[in-house]
Amino acid sequence: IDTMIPLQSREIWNKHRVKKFNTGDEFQEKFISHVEWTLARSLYNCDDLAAYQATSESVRDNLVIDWNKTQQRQTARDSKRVYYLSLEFLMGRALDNAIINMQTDTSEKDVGETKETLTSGNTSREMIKNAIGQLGFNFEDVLEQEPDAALGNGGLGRLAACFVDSMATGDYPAWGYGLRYQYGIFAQKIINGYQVETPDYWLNFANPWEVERSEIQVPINFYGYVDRAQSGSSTLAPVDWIGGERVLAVAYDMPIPGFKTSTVNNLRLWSAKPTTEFDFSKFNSGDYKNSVEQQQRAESITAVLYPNDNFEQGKELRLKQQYFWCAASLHDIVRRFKKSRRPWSEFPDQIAIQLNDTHPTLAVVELQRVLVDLEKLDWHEAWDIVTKTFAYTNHTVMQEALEKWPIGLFGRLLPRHLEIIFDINWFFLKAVEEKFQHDVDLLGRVSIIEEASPERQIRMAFLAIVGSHKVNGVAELHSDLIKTTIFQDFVKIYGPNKFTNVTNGITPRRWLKQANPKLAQLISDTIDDRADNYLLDMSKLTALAKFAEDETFQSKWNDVKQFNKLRLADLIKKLNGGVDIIERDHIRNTLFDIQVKRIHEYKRQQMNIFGVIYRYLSMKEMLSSGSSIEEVAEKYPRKVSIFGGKSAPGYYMAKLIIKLINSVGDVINKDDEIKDLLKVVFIPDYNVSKAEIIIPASDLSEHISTAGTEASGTSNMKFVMNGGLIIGTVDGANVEITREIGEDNIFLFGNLSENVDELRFNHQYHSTKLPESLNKVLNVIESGAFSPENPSEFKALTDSVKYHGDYYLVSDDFDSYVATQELVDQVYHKDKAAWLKKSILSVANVGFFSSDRCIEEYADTIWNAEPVKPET
Ligand code: CR1
Repeated sequence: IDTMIPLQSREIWNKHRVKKFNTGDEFQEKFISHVEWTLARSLYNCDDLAAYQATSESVRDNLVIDWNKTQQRQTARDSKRVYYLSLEFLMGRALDNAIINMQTDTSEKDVGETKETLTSGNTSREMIKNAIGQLGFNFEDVLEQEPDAALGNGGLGRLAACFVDSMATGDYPAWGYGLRYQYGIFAQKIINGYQVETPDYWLNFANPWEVERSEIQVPINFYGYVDRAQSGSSTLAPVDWIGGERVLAVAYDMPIPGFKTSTVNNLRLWSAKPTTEFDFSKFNSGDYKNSVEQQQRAESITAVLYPNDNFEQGKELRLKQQYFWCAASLHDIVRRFKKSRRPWSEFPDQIAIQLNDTHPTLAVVELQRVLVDLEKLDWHEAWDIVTKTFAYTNHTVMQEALEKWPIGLFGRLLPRHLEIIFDINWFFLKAVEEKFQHDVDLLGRVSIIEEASPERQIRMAFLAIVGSHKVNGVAELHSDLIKTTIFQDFVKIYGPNKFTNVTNGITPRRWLKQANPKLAQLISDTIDDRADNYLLDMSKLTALAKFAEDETFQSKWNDVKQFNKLRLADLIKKLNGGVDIIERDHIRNTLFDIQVKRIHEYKRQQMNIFGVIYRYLSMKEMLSSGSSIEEVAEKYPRKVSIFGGKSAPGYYMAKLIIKLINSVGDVINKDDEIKDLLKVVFIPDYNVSKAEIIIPASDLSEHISTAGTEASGTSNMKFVMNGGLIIGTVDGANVEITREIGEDNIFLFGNLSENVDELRFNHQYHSTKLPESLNKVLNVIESGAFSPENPSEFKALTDSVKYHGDYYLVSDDFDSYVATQELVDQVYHKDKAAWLKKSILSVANVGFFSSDRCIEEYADTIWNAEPVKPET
């Protein structure tokens, strides 16, 4: 490429080439120029927000240089590219992460030096922190200015965010594709104990972390009809789809820096905008206003993220979002491929596309359409390319989360795609029929089209399986479960090798180094890794094991925890209008018991709060039968139960659980008799940036889903990485966490997934028998103890256990849950050394759960992709 540009021009470009800042002084120069030029402000009106913006612009300038080089390098090497399609990227804040990842040096010689440059080991963050301090700002306050990029609901979206971090860190030529929602997940307010949703207009201030590529505009069609003129009567031949409505997809790019590498990958998010084409028929009929309004509706496609976690609603706008995003992304991918001038048959050698759940399954159909209708490939040749390109990750076995689209709605919006799906299904079923002639029900069971009333439906998970060469679950237990339940027939059809497992992971850069700088420092000092190489090779953490029983080390470890608990107590105080809920002086002896995640019946926050009520009632009983408060404290030592999480706006039961938690807190927190031995806190608006404060502060966290329901969980890994212990069921990744850290270091309880069906069956056909303990709790709730003005307020919750089959098996697990909680108390309060040892050993053995390991597994076993390393 270079040789096409005249020598003289190249010399001038080279002479004025942009340069990265490398010292605190150079950073300050950049900062000031951004304040003055980019923001048009000055020393005299530069507030924290402006300081945040100037810092971000400066850091971004560094990233952009590497970003451009990375893209050039990846194009020049022309190796296989990976595209991660996800409707959600729950990125959180970008600035601190970018600063941490800017650290480039891995060489031994600089280790231990204090000279502050970006290439002097563990100092990128310190350097900028100091530089900002000298400019008159507090680093933490500046970071606080950034709004979370909250373009996701929960685990699935945050997983995608960890994955793009690890793909860049591993130097994989990989892009993420998603949507640029104007409103991310709603902000949660708690008013009188109830969740109230308010809009999250995160783009209120200019967003320095995105680059609008206004030159990249892809026209996307909807509705219309299929014109068979070019194909005649023959099926499978190319046809024209005449779209009835057209919008433009505009690209917005976010740089994704890898850690200690100059690789900066791209996250491309699409935004919808109207075309400039004008509807003359409307105009001529004098309907100018309507014609403009219709155009404006285009923007609604990317206006808002659907706020459901593990639940699909089947709304037309959602399907529009999905097609808009898949079509734009594929257009982009195909365009890039065509520039290479390779034959179509090499498409799967050059490109791997990962489907994050079934949300992007339309991409399978769209690629087939592009190849057959536009590129005129033979149907079977095209389909071979398609299936070699795609792979699908399943994230749930829960029926209500599995996507199905009624064919009426679907066919109106995407008439040609519906035809293609019918054809895909026809060939698939034909092959199945040939192979399994004796199994008469099989065809109906596996058909992509479900014969449902009132209307036939497209089963998107089945389409994703048929259109992919690999299907993976997200933890061992889950991957086994999908093979024996929802996808059982497909294992029979394709054989077991199409189905595989890649256990989820999390990025240690954000979830250790960024969220818990004190622990990160203690670790790097202790294992003598001042350049933080353990963040790339987490097996180095095993060196901590030999300090697990070392008293001095334990005490340092405990001090870090204490610091983080105080930091959380400060946050809680701030959110509580400046009033402390937790006794400050006793924080060291108060067990912080945390459950933060989306509110869901299957995750069983209700069981947690029932347990809290049981504890409270037991304390009160002791007091009323004459025990002293010291005796109560002996049995029920200091504890604060902390909850956080959003409910889907339309999920009645989840909202009721939130209200119950808050109502219970109101009663317990005000009860002077129990002398602050027990507190209940609900932290409003749980999000990524709050998680970074909450997770490092846990002594204990709760991962207590009904066995077989939580596909993996990822916060369980985050808590362990921060030295928190887990109380959990034998579910999702808890199983592998136990294997890695050792069963002595986790508190497991409850029924196993293989018993769930039988237990549910029993509840259905014999009425539910409540254990005495739970019965007492439910009676007290029903008496109105927590809702005196409306005693039946929580009836739906208590009835669901008592009379409606207790689907989530709270009654079956309650006693073992309570007993395990009491065991936790005993270890925490009676044998702190044993507790600390468990905590240290957990961190020492958490390495497996780095998302770097996941990405390597995906690359090796699914994508067949290699890193493209920057030249050194
Ligand atoms: C699962 O519920 C898992 C994440 C990421 C969620 C959770 O256990 O950790 O995915 N599933 O794999 C989901 O959102 C639509 O399904």
